[in-house]
Amino acid sequence: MSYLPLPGPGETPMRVLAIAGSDSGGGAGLQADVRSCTLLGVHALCAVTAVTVQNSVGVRGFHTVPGDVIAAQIEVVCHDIGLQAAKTGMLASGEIIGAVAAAWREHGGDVPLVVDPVCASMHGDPLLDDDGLASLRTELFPLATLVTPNLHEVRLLVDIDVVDADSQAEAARALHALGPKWALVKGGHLHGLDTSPDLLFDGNDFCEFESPRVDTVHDHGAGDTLAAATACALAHGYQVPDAVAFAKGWVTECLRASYPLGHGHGPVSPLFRLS
Ligand code: PXL
Repeated sequence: MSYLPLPGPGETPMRVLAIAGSDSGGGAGLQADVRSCTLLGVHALCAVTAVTVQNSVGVRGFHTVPGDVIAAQIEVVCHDIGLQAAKTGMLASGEIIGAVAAAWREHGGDVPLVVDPVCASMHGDPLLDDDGLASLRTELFPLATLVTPNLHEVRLLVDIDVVDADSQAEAARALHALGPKWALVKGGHLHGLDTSPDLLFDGNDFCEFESPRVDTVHDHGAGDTLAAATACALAHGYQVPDAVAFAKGWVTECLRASYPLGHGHGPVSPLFRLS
């Protein structure tokens, strides 16, 4: 596949702001975001929302960053450095989502915002409190250029069980009705398929994306990587469908290059770009 244009030596790269939680195991979250941005030649700015205590087998707990500190991180980088796209990952609580939404309304301007509505880890450990779901729906989704839930998050957000193409389309409509410009329903967890079908909807048209299913248990950080790569492509001026297509290709390559780590699930990896 072809990648994004790289900055020349000494040239300031495009900037993407990741508003996300830290993963001490380095597999998902902010670390996955920074890794993909870097290997796509994009400078990652970081607003840390939470510090998780986790390894390859699970999340033992997390400590949240105060909402005003997260808002201040967003403000200072927007004003001094400037950015061409942003993405959110783990936001942990309704209070934090409120703070992020307010900061983004004040400082985000018309920069594209990708909202990956992270609710739980791949092991099922919760990463969002009970108020968080409602705040995602009412405060953050209306600000989003694109939302990228997986099937578990779709069920929590719009109470639809996606089992086939019809229910995937119904879910895309329900998510779009919450206010984002585009909704992407990721079908990676659909059973019995040898492809991973994602469905994108802008309120009028549907766009389908298929990539081959990569058979690996080392897929930690796949959702974060998809959202980060989409934000990188948007930062380079791609239209949303082209940015999603690019990011799907990127995640597929990162899944193929994933590696074992610890005793549980290893991460998807963009390190193949270094060889
Ligand atoms: O992959 C979702 C995710 C996002 N952010 C953090 C995480 C995880 C999954 O474990 O730990 C910090």
